[in-house]
Amino acid sequence: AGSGLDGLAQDFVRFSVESGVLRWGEFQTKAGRLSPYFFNAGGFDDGAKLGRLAQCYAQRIIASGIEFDLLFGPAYKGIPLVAALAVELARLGHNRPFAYNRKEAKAHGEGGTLVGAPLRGRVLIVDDVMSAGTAVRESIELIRAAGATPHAVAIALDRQERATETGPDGTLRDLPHSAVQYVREQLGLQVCAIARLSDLLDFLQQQHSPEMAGHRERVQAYRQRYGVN
Ligand code: OMP
Repeated sequence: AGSGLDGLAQDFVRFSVESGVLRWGEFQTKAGRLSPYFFNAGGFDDGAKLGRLAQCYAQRIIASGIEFDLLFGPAYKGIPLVAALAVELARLGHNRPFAYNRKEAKAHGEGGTLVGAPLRGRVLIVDDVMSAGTAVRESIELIRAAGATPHAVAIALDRQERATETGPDGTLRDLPHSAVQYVREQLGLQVCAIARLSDLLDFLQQQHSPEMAGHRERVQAYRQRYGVN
């Protein structure tokens, strides 16, 4: 950040826009914020796009030097991500077991909510987006409950916005730090993201249409209100 553009992040933002994954408009986020952009990883919806997405994750993970024993993809969106990433990592010489959960426990058959390799060792959580941090907290609890160690998180997009917590009255309130900062600093997990909100703004800055300038202004205003740094 600050000194020049991040090539992988810029390629990834462009790829996401071209795939219709990254959209501009008005969207309600899970934390109830009205966002001028939304990243829908479900739009990486053919083999070529999913393969390219997996390459981006793998590149970031390998470059970050994160060590891990198992990959975990939280239901539902993390499931194709973790499977595609496991294939790509194996192709690059980093074969690892992987697992995922189902949202509803099965009472018959193999039972339980976990599928795939047994959860053990240092677990790398693979998810799509981190905003306020609710999704990742659920994964961390699940991994701990299974007796393994949540060790790191790989995401496609870090929205770099303020984390929330549930207050005594049951409503969500904003915290001063981002979800990624919280997971790194308070929980001690490593986090790597293919791209961040700042990369998205760098991308918009490179575009010269009035329409894109409008998006940039709205994204900047959103960052003023909900962002960190
Ligand atoms: P948090 O749980 O607040 O960190 O939000 C992360 C989740 O929100 C993701 O796993 C998605 O389900 C969803 N989300 C997106 O997929 N893309 C976005 O751009 C924004 C969100 C969101 O609702 O914040």
